Amino acid sequence: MRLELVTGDITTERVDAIVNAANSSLLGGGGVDGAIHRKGGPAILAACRDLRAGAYGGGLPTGQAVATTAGNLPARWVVHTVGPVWHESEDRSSVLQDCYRNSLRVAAELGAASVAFPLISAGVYRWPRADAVSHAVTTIRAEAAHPVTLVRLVLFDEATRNVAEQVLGQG
Ligand code: AR6
Repeated sequence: MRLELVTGDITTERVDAIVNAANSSLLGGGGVDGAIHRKGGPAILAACRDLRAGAYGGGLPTGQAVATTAGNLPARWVVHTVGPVWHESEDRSSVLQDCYRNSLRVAAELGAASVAFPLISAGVYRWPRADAVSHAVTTIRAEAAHPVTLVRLVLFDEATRNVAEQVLGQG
């Protein structure tokens, strides 16, 4: 599996699946979630509503992942996952790692060969940037023998990209 760092907006990624840093409601929000729903159009929200009316009546639990159409986006699918909110006195790292692992598994089950991730939990959910990058990179790299052959970690700005370059350099 190849891991690439990219700076920019994940909604423009031409990969099989992009991952959404969603919330348990699956019904949209701010950050990357808001951008995906805005640019992907109403088909994504309709698919999320169907999930809520079916197997995910109680919402999507933190750390898990589920796929929908990508609507008008260049990707084929959106894999929605729910990152943990950063907490000073509780180590929620394993749940953050679950987000990457489960998203890759769901993408692979769909037949996706390429997947783009945002930096899950690093915005509204306040996870410290360098630590979020470190978990992302470590977890993705540990899936080396995965059927997904290309993973892009999409960093929203140059500052985050620089942090990611440093973390990768150390690894
Ligand atoms: N492309 C790539 N990365 C982005 C984009 C984009 N278009 N927009 C933001 N980011 P966040 P979270 C970066 O807040 O912390 C939502 O309201 C952003 O700079 O999107 O997991 C959901 O509904 C940051 O580095 O997700 C949830 O309620 C990273 O993506 C909650 O926020 C993640 O920031 C989830 O919070």
